[in-house]
Amino acid sequence: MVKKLGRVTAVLSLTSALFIVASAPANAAGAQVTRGEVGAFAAALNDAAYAQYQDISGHAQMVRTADGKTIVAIHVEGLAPNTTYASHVHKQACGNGDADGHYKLDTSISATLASNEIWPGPFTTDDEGIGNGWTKVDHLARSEAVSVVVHAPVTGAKIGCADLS
Ligand SMILES: [Cu+2]
Repeated sequence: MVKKLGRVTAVLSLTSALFIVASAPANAAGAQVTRGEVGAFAAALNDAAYAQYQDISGHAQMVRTADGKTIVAIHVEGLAPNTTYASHVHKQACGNGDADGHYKLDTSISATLASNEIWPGPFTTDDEGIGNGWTKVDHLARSEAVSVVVHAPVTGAKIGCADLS
């Protein structure tokens, strides 16, 4: 009898877990989630020197937590193998001025400081040119944190972008 109760409890727990996953809205536990697909843009499309990046793909996600933090993760495929790429949250959509500049926590500081921005990179790709980056900052991203950009090594040219919505 005890054994049977244990099994019922286990089934109920599993059912609850499945319900939570299935019903998780963009607002799970007070968090706000935006995400989008990574595609080639800017230099990857307009500059022959970056043509190797025309087929990059992947996805990016931003979570604004209920306790005021921001977590950004990016997954990119089609990059060069074993190579390090910078990646930042930018303040315009990919199609608007090539995503413009970096989103800044404190907009009164114009210098490029990692501590004042949201950088899911740098990340380093594997043997197959697949890379994953993420970051967590103690700041709730404002509404203008709308895109994530991937930059080419050395030059910093913009080669990939994801619009978050
Ligand atoms: Cu950037």
